[in-house]
Amino acid sequence: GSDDGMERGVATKTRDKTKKPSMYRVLLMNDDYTPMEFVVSILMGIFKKTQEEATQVMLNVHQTGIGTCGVYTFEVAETKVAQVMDAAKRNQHPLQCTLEKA
Ligand code: TYC
Repeated sequence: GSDDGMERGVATKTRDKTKKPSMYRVLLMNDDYTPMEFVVSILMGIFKKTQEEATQVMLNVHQTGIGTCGVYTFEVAETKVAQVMDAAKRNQHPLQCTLEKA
């Protein structure tokens, strides 16, 4: 057959390897200094939230201390954390963002 490893009479094992990727939550931490409007702009620009959704997430973080920005595969989550940390640093805000396995 085309991929059964039998062309030269040699049997090879095949298996379906369709594992679902692990998912990761991107978390935003509250602090006393980062402006609310900056957090909303981050949530709109990096996490593609509407102004209304972004405001809701920001207020949830402000009130509870932590909140979820979104759930992504590892590479995407890692990239978004780096983008948030870079924007915070560039704007001299202490905003913190991390990942956790969902
Ligand atoms: N607590 C900040 C303030 O009062 C606003 C804020 C919200 C900061 C969410 C960080 O992840 C954050 N200006």
